Amino acid sequence: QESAARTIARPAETGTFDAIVVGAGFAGMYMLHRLRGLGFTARVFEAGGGVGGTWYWNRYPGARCDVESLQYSFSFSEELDQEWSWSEKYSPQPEILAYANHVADRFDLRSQIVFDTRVTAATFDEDAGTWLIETDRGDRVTAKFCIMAVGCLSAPNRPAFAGMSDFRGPIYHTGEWPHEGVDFTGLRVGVIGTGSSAIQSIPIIAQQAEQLTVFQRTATWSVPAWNEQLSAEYLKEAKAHYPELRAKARARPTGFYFPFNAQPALQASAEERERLYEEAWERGGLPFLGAFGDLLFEKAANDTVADFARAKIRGIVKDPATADLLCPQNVFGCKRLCVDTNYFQTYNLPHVKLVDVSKAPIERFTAEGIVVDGTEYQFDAIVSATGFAAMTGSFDKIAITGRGGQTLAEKWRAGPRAYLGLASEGFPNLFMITGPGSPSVLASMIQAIEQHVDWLADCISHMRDIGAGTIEAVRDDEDAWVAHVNDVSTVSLRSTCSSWYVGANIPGRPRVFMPYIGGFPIYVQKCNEVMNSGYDGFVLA
Ligand code: N01
Repeated sequence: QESAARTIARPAETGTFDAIVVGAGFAGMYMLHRLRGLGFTARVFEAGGGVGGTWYWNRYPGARCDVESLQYSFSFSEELDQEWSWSEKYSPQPEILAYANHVADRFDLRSQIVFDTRVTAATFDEDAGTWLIETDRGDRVTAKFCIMAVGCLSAPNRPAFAGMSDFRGPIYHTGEWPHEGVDFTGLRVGVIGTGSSAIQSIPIIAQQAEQLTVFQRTATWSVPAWNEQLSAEYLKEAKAHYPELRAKARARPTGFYFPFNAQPALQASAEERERLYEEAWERGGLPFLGAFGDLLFEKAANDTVADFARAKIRGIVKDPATADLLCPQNVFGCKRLCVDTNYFQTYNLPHVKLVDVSKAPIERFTAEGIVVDGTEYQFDAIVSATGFAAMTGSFDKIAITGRGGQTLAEKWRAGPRAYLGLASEGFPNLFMITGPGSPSVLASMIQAIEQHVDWLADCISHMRDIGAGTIEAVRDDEDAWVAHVNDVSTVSLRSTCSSWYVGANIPGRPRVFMPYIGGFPIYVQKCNEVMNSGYDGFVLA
C-alpha cells in the first residue's frame, strides 16, 4: 500500500548531511531525535506515508503488541512516560501508531523526515569517506554516516504459489494491510499461515466472514493474552514507579520485566509443575515462559510444558481431529510464542475450517480459490499471513556498496555478518539499529532500539570530538562475534526448529540463527566495554 502522496511531484533532495537515517519507525525517530540533540544535521527517508514502521504497515484486524503497553514504549523521556496513557494491557495497533505520531509531534521530528520515499542505494565513496544515498524519488544526498533503521520484520514474505495471478478476488498480506480496512462481511475467506499475525487476525476475520478456511503448515503454540482495559488507578500507580519498572526491565535477559521462576521444571514434582503452569497460564502472554527456568534449554523440561499446553488446546477445541491438528509437535516456544485472544476457540465455530498443508502443500491458486491435495477451496478473498524475510529482508532491498565495490548482499550471502549487530567490516560509517547479531527481536524491541541509538549517538559524537573521519569493524572481531552469536544460540532449544529466527521460513535462505540470544544485559555490557575501551574491535581513522 503506497500513499497517494507518492504520486505528487516534489523537488529531489541533493544536500549534504552528517547522517542519513533509513526508516522512520521507532528506531529512526529516536535516532533523529538524538542526532538533532547533539547538533548533527540529518535526514530520514521513510517509504511509508507516516511514521511508525511496523505499526504503520501492519494494520490487519486484531494487530496488537505482545509486550505489555507500559513496557512497549520509549523510556528516554520521563515526561513522555508520564503524559501518555495506554488504554489496554496489550496495545492495539491504532494506539501504538497514535503514540508514534505523538512522539513525532512532541519532539518535532517531521520536518526532517521525507515520507513516501524508498531508499534504493547507498554507496560508499572511499576518497571522501562519505555515503551517497539514492531514493526512488530521485534524491541524491551525501552523508558521513548512513544509519539503517529498517526494522527486523518489515520485508513481507510472499511465497510464489502457482497460478496466484489467476485468482479473481483480492489477496491481502497482513504486513501491508489496506489503510481503509477490509470488510469481510458475507465473504468466503482463506487465510494462509498460523503465525502471530494469523492467530491475531483469524478470530476477528471469523466474526465477519461467512466461511473461513485456515491453511496450516505448522501448528502454533499460543498462550492467552487475557488482555484488559487499564484503569486510571492502575496507571497512576504504575506511573509512580515507572523508573523502577524500566530499570527492572533492562536487567532482564528479554529486556522486559515479568515474574520469572528460575527453578528447573524437572526439579519440581508433577503436581507443583501443574500448579505453576496453571498460575502462569492465568497470567498469560509471553511471561508464561517464566514458569520455570529451563523450559527453553532442556528438552525434557520443555516436554512437560508442551504436554500442558496441548492439554489446554484439547480442552478448548471440541472436534478431536481439529484439536489434534492444532496441537504442535515441535518444541514449545521454539518459534516465537504467540499470544492470542480466542484463537483456538475460533475453530469451534461451524463456519471455520482448518486445512493441514504440512504434508500436501498448497498446490496452486485458481480463479476461484486454492487447491490442496486435489481439492479446490473457493474464496472471495485470501489473506496471506506468511510473515517476513526477517532481519535481513529490508537490507536486501537496498543496493548497499561498501569499500572496494563489495556489496552487503554479497558479503551476507551465507548469512548476515555484523560486529555486535551494529556494523559490518567493509562498510565504514554504515550502522544498523537492531541489526543481525544483536538481541533485537529477542528483547523488547523499543528497549533494544534505545540502547543501540544511545550507543551510536555516543560513538558519533566521540568521533566528532577526536576528529575521526571513519569507523569500521575489524574482520577478526566481527568473525569472533558472529561465532559467539552462533555458539550461544546452540544452548537454546530455539535454534532447533525451522523458524524465521534462522531464516528457515523462506526456502533457499541460509540457515543462521540471526538474533543474539545471550541476553540483553550481557549484550549491553559488551557494547559498553567496547565503547569504554575506545571502540575495541573497530578502527577509527
Ligand atoms: O509470520 P510467521 P507472522 N505455505 O513467519 C506460514 C512478529 N509479530 O507475520 O510455520 C503455507 O511467524 C508459516 O508456516 P511455517 C512476531 O515476532 C508480532 O505471523 O513456516 N504456509 C507460518 O505459519 C512474529 O513471530 C506480533 O510452517 C506458509 C506463517 O505462514 C513475527 O512478527 C504480531 C507458507 C508465517 O508466520 C512474524 O509473524 C504479528 C507456505 N508456502 C507479528 N509460507 C505481536 O506483537 C509461510 N507459511 C503479537
